[in-house]
Amino acid sequence: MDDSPLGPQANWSPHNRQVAVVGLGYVGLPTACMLAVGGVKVLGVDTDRGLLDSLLIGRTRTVEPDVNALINLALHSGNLEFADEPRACSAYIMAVPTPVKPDRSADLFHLLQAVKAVARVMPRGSLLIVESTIPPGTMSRVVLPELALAGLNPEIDVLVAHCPERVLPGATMIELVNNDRVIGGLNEISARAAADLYSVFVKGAMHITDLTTAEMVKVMENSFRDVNIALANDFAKVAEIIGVDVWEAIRLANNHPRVRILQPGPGVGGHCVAVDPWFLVQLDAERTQLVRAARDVNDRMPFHCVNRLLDEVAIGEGPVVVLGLAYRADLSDTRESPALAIRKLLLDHGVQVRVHDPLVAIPPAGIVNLPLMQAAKGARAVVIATDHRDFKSMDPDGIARVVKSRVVFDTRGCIDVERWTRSGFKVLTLGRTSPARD
Ligand code: SAJ
Repeated sequence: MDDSPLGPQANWSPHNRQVAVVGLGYVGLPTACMLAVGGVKVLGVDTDRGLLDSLLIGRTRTVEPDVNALINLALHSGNLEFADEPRACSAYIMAVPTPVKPDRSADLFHLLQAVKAVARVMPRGSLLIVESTIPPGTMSRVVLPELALAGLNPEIDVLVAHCPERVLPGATMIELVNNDRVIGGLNEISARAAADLYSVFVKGAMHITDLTTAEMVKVMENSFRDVNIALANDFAKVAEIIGVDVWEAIRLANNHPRVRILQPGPGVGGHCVAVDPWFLVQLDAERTQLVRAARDVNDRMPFHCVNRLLDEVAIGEGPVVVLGLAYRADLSDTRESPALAIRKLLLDHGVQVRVHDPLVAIPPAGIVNLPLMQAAKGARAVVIATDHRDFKSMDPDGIARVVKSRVVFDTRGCIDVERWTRSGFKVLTLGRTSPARD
């Protein structure tokens, strides 16, 4: 490879060199740790000094036990150090947030800052990998020009790849190791170098492609999920008016060898599935009507749930208790959570609301996460907004003793209807016609 335009440095190897991981969030931190434990010298970079101080003593902000254990292993390996800015390394993995702005276009501020900081220090022959999810075209229209502005010719001086992260929060370690990776390279040598780096810890296959295809694959994956959840949500709303139990209907339809309908719910939360489809819509609103419609369907689900509750239950004076703040089962993450939207809509209707989530240690500002019995005391209705394991197995007798009125609305189809009914509750479920009014 010595005759390549990159010269001898193109014989890239992750070993005995340093890799910077820029952005130590739920993807960057485990990635940095896996590389360090795999024998690579790693510089973990984050602008949040408070985070770096906690990491130095082995404390993370995640509730994923495997990730907590991993950071301690990585620190003990002697291969992991931290800094608040990048320096000369042989490779850089960018794992910074890429949210949407209020106008629903991608907010690339953090990515641009990170790329600028890396471009100032990256040596000739080093490798830049972007893992953050980005609108297709961003690598060629934004990232490469930024490198050029810093005096680097991307085709000659450096290696560039886009390898979108694909891990499911809650199963980060399993998926980081076992999932296949899509590796979009600026050229073949870039893609091979990136694959070489990930092979330190990835057991899944490496699929090599170009930069824009890799960007497109990632936003397609999350748009696919969003559209299919929207379909399940439409089915649920129809089922409610025709006396069909959508959960049973979906179970039966999924016996078909080519049908796999997802689960309805109170909406789509998190920082990925509720965000990434907009990266397609921003490219051409006319050509992405289904994707856009799915976003609208899912965003309207909290309204549907609150309207149904208020239509069917005389709430009167007294609080409604929302069980679950997290956006998905068995997580502590509340970003974009439909539970928060339900809480806000109820408040907007003048209803007093209390919340309880056993997993959320730090609720969003202004929200008090009460212990279960304190939250339920005197409640006029219980809303199950997240399908945490704790809620599925909950004994309703205890709650039945403290609530003022025994009504539960299960937006996740997750509780044992017979058990709650035996405890005296009127059970409403998303996607099922309600039992007769009292
Ligand atoms: N949801 C439903 N019904 C379902 C499945 C999910 O209502 O059948 C809801 C969840 O309750 C949640 C939201 O959708 O509020 C999103 O949850 P999720 O399980 O679909 O996914 P995320 O956002 O936690 O992670 C996704 C994953 N993408 C895909 O499965 C295609 C993950 O692999 C990605 O790495 C992640 O986005 C990401 O970071 O992009």
